[in-house]
Amino acid sequence: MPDFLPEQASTIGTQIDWIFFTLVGLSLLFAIPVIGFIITFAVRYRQGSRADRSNRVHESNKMEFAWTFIPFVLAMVIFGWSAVVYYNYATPPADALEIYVIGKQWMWQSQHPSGKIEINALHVPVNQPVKLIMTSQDVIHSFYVPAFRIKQDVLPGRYTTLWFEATKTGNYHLFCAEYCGTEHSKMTGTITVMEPDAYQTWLGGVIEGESMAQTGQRLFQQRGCVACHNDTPNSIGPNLADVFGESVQLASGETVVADEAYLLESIRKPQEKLVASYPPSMPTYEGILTEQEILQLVEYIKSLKSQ
Ligand code: HEC
Ligand SMILES: [Cu+2]
Repeated sequence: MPDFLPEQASTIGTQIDWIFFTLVGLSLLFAIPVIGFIITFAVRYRQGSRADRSNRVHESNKMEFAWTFIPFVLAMVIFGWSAVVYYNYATPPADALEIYVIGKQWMWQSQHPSGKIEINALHVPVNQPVKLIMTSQDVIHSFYVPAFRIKQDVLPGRYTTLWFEATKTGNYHLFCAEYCGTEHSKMTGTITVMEPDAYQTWLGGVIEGESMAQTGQRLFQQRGCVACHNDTPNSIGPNLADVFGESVQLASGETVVADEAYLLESIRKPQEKLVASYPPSMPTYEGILTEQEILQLVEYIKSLKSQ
């Protein structure tokens, strides 16, 4: 890669760079002749000229067709091409490693399912897809890693995902790319890409306490979720075992797939998507549980399996 671009260290990088070069190249292809003509004519005819203008062309279907059709084809080719790249970029592979990320004024906090928490740092293994499940505790932030050519807004009250596969070990910059207040410019971090073995050692090295699912299970008891969600016949709410990944019939008649975003929303704002044939009796936990606690509860619900 040429020096004027940031280092490139992810599987999607090359594709993004090619789109970038094509767009820049096409812009130059049109801009250079236009600027060239402007300058040439400005200099050559600076004193005016007595040209014969009696046989001016007023309309030409061929010319009009050319300047409509050629740009149209170029635009559609670029559209189709980037749509394919975007689709890959937007769909995390099923076997991706999952890590939760919370943006807050002014830091990035991430938590690995094993329970390990990092601030302004993120350790990931090389050559393995990693999926980030992200939310914000206050205002809009944006998770931006130039070396991976990825950027995704992180929104309060909503959950966004982002995935990448790093191709080289090393340290890479993480930035917040959405102005988020006084110390926005300090909201940076380091992504450390490690060999799989080193990553496992790092992950296992300092297990302090519980995994995310274990914390979630504790919260599930402490916060009284278990009073309404249990496997007794008179359980008020649905049994949450096996719900993750299944389709859920809603009271509105819609069907949704219970992914992370659905579970998170069900806890924050239960009234938004009511499960069919249940009363709207679940209290709202927005503002009562922290974003981190909600993520831990989700990790616990994901781990539930009925046997
Ligand atoms: C007062 C009883 C009650 C409590 C307490 C309660 N829930 Fe619920 N919950 C319900 C009911 C009823 C539903 C089904 C209606 C709906 O979607 O809101 C539900 C639905 C859900 C769903 C969607 C389930 C599905 O099958 O799609 C999730 C996830 C959930 N609750 C998690 C929790 C968590 C986590 C807690 C604790 C922080 C909790 N609930 C506390 C009653 C409760
Ligand atoms: Cu920010």
